[in-house]
Amino acid sequence: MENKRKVSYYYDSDVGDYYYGMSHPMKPHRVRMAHDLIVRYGLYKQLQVYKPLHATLDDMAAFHHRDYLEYLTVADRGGDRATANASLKAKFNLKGDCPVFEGVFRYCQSYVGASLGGAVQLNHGQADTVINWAGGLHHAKTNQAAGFCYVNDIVLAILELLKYHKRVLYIDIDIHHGDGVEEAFFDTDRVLTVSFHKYGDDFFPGTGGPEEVGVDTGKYYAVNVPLDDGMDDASFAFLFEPIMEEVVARYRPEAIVLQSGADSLTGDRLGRFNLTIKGHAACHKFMMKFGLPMLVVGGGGYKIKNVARCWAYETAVLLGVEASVPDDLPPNEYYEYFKPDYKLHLTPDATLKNRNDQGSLARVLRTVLDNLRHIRPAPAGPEQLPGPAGAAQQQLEKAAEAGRRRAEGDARASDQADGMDVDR
Ligand code: V1D
Ligand code: CA
Repeated sequence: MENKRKVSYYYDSDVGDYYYGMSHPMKPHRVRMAHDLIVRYGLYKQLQVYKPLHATLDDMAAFHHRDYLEYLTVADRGGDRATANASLKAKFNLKGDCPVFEGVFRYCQSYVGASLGGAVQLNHGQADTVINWAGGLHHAKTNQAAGFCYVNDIVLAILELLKYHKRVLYIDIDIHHGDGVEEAFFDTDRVLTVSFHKYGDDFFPGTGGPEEVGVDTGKYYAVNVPLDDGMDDASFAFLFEPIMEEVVARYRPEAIVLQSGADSLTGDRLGRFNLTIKGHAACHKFMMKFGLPMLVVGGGGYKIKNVARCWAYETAVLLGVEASVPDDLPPNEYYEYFKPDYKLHLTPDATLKNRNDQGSLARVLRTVLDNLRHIRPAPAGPEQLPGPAGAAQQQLEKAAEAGRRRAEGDARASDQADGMDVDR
């Protein structure tokens, strides 16, 4: 069933030319590199490939303030020179992390147009899965840029999906908290947001603590999974799978948006997790099994050769053909970037300690599953609080058993009970 899904893929060949500046870690060129691998692996033959239509200012005004968008159009035309007004620049946060650069508004029009076009296709059943690796700019606020993000294509795409779907599930596996999307839907139960992220040590943006669950009708419909450095594949799956199983069972979403920020990979320039590409892509595979319409967007990712590898492999996963993608990279335009091994897959960093031990993972899981007991499919009905269902209950029992055995000093039995290796 999975490999029969109709997959649309949006790509604008101009994207790689937008440039945040020399010392800035965000490089849109990585999307061009990913695209080249997708082509050289032959994956494009199984995709419906689209060039996005540019979104208009009116399209973006469904979420953003017009004065902010108008300022971005001025910035677009003249770059930094056109926006000499320091007070407006400060008001809209167009400095530091979010510099004004030549073409900044056209860049936004392109990646927003792709996410919006994808949402429209999903609404009309023209695709089962839509991919936009240039999108996923989850920090942008209504009237401000933030964290390398100017216009929030995710919020705009979700608003589009809500025209045809009662409930939309948003999942964010970027190492940073998906604060802009969470904030936009914090008071509604029509969108359930789940973000997995590094939390603490003043890591950007500093939000996404476990107590942040939403307000009013949206209370409990914002889910945060705060994590520490060194998350590995087993630890990530230990949380991701039971949480998402439980979210889908309780919330019954009609569509999914998956932000696939690649800064959660091992070796990232800004990130501190230790995920391999297979561990990252396991999240896609897991969500595909629900058979729901799904929009997949990019996000962060600052070791660009790994971002390209990751998103090319995830394209194969979303097509259901990853088993036939060789680990040897095909000859491609950017071949020298991939030295010294010229392989697709990554090995975790054996020297990076996983600061998420079995106890902390079990505590996070318990807190999240407790909060999820309040969830029911919107529109709201009378509240019932049954315990966690199936897989989530089993995971909790395994964690509790592992904890008990560890406390008894039987480490070997504990590893067998929890089936993972989070301490090494
Ligand atoms: F290292 C840098 C060099 C140049 C410019 C910026 C940075 C940088 C690194 N990390 N900026 C950050 C983060 N900003 C701060 C600011 C310091 N201030 C007081 C706040 O720590 C921002 C990180 C943004 C991450 C973006 C993202 O990966 O989540 C993303 N997702 O989709 C698109 C981007
Ligand atoms: Ca995240």
